[in-house]
Amino acid sequence: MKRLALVLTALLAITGCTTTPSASRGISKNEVGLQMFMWNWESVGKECKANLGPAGFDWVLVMPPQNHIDVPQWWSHYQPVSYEIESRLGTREQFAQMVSDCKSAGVKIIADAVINHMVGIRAGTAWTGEKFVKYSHPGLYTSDDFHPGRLPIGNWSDQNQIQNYELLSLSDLATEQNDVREKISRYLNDLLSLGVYGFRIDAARHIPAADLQWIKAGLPANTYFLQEVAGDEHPDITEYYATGDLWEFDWPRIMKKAFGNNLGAANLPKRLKSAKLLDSDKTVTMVTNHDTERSGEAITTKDAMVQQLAFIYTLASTYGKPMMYSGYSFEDRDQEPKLLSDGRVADPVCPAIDSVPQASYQILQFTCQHRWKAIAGMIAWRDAVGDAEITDAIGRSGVLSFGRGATGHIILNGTDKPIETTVQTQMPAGIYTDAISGKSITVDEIGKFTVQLEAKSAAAISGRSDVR
Ligand code: LAG
Ligand code: CA
Repeated sequence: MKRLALVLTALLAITGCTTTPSASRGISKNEVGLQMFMWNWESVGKECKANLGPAGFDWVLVMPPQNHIDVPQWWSHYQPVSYEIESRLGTREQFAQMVSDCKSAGVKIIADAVINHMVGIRAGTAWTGEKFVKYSHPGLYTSDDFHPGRLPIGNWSDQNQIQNYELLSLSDLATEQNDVREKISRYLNDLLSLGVYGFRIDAARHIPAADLQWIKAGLPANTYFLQEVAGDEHPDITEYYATGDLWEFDWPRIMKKAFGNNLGAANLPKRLKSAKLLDSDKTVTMVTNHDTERSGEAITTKDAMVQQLAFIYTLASTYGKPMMYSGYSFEDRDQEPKLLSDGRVADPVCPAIDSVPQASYQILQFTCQHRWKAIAGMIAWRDAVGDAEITDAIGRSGVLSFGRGATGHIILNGTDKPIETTVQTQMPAGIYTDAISGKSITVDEIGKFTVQLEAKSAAAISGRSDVR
């Protein structure tokens, strides 16, 4: 939503008002995010300038930036050994350069903060070469800094176990202790000093909400938290509203039900009405993240057209703040992308054709969904329709269409077959450019237009794309 922000800033300058919209932090509804899974720092910086800024992305979630256990699997980054900003993904300097490159392209960086735990292996070597044993990280944590139970979480309806036992046998930090929380705050403040906008709080469900409040109080008042609280009643998710936003983990499941089969799309409005979703303004929506991509709960690039359709819907929806996803294909869930001989993560190589979904991707190919032109088109569409309410919603035979008053209209073909269809809109007559295909769409005098849609594809028009 860059253009709008620039207009607002200009208006504020004219009216002599000195606070810019970014002064009230957080992520707004019309800001679009992207998780870049396993992209190294240098490549994220380049991508911000070349593609993400121009496409209108507002924020990027990057991998955990801290020192980690030296095993090849991608999840080594989720086992911190120290809070030094050195990893397989780059050096501290490269991290800082990425933040500044992205900032200059209008893209904020949200860093993944792994603060619930340290390592899950008995002993080993860190990326930086230092040795550690579980519960002992010289110069940082000693055994008193971890919860004493040292048992894996066994009962997932017991909040005490969820928060004080070990998630996946990872040594659980005693985040209720002030010296532990202070060290975490110091780490987060260090990242803020490099210019990050905020944090994804990894495993937030396993940290008491009160501890996160304490940690957040030690950071500048406007720091943004996006908290990973999967699960339902334990703990009560809404306890975390006080510290920031949350992901809605039902969203990927609902997207899969709606678009993962032939006729599901038409029922989507009904399904959403009966779903108990989190408060829209506290929620980030995603089609997938790196975990659901591996768990079978979400649509993946194995069905890239279907995933694109779900991205399109998520961007068109009035619910939540959308986050897109960009990762790599794999056959084994633990598999890391290509590493260089010195262990660093190699620069991602996008598919030769990266503007549209591909029927298949080679194993370990970076999939680069953020370069699909439909996503950039829909980010612009989302900006154009702004806060307009949903109107004219129709779901029939696997096809869903709705308007946003007179500002825009979208139609999604969730079926496995091409269709031709005519829709009634509130749009003024004119020739528009389809945000997805770039083709022209003519709205007639009574507000109707006719389109042909391939299987699992969509068309969207907005006032901004009026070509006359
Ligand atoms: C998360 N959110 O709360 C991350 O999104 C998720 O990807 C992390 O798990 C998890 N929490 C812990 O930060 C990932 C992998 C796990 C991996 C873990 C630690 O999905 O597979 O566990 O990171 O590296 C691995 C092994 C486990 C083992 C554990 C400890 O798969 O079998 O118990 O390491 O050695
Ligand atoms: Ca914990």
